Amino acid sequence: MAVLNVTPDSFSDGGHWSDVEGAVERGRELAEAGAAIIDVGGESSRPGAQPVSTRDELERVLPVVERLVADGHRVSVDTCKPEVAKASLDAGAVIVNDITGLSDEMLEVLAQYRAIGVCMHMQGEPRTMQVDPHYEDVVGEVRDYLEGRLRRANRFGVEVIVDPGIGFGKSLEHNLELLRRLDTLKALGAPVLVGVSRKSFLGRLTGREIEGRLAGTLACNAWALAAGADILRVHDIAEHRDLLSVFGALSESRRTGPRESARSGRGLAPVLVIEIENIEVQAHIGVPQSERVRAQPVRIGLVAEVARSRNVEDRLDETVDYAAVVELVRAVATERPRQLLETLAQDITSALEQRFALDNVEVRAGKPAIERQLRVGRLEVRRSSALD
Ligand code: HH2
Repeated sequence: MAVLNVTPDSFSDGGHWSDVEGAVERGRELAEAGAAIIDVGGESSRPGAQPVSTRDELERVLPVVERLVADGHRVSVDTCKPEVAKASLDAGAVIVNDITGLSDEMLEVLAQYRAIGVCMHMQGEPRTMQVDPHYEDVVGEVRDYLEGRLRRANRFGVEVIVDPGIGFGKSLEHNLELLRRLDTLKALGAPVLVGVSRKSFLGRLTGREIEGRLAGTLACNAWALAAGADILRVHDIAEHRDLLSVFGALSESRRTGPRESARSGRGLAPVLVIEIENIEVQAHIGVPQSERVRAQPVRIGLVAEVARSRNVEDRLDETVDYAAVVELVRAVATERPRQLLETLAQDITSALEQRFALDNVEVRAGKPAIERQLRVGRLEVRRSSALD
């Protein structure tokens, strides 16, 4: 998730993209560099920031949201005002990133538009939150808060991404503890977003000013990924794309051993086949623009041969971790809007082959909506890597 602040005062990129043209151009650059979501914000939340009126915030974000949506990008709006959320969703944004934790009024708006909400934990409010943050048990309190909000969102039928709110009413030690114990938040079962990019606790650790915090940000995000973070909210997209490439390759070699990673198994006769059916995702897919803006259910299935297996000896590293396979399928399916099921099946096939020691991967993708529309039992696209 790329940060795009259309504000004069954000702590890191404030004033850089405060006119519409500049902000849209920056949004395009971020998407080009590999961002899956552009998070457009019109009100700074830095400690001590002054509140912005609804009218001013709308004037800042709406034209930028409209233009980026028109380009086919997936846009999230960083706001705590239901009116701004509503107008942005009307303009085609698909996520509302609310640092105040999704009020009932916000949940109503999200339910109405069937949009996803990011629910972030914050102690206090931006003006004063860093004065003297205090917790008995920071991880437990943040988890309980997010769990409560998740339950509430569930009542509204709203899908939620949870976020520990790094730097929002937290000391250096609170931030570190939350990052160390991210698995506790993962256990809530919702996707986890982490926003550490260039934040001041990294300055405390490294002694660097904002513009010198990229290395600290990358280190921290590598840690967050290893702990299971699903979405990283960052300013520097190209560098994080590289981080993901290296991290992805390494997590695979850890599973298969350094000398036998993904491709080296080719040539051995595979005797183990895995098949997974009906992986349901909400994806932005379709030829009409409206289908790329609103998510709809997509059904994905796959069959693949485990590349290295002959006689397995009951060890996970001789096969693949099914949960990781399903997680990767979901991540690829939702990483960007697409016109065609064919492209989706192809992207998933190559991602599975790159990341895991799998051969002859076949991926199937279907959309229940089109089956209903054409009144057919099943319509699926299949892509097989054996054809390559
Ligand atoms: N951090 C900031 C803003 N929005 N949203 C989520 N979900 N999580 C975060 O950690 C988060 C966030 C602060 O960073 P930035 O947008 O760069 O600065 P500012 O708030 O000053 O505009």
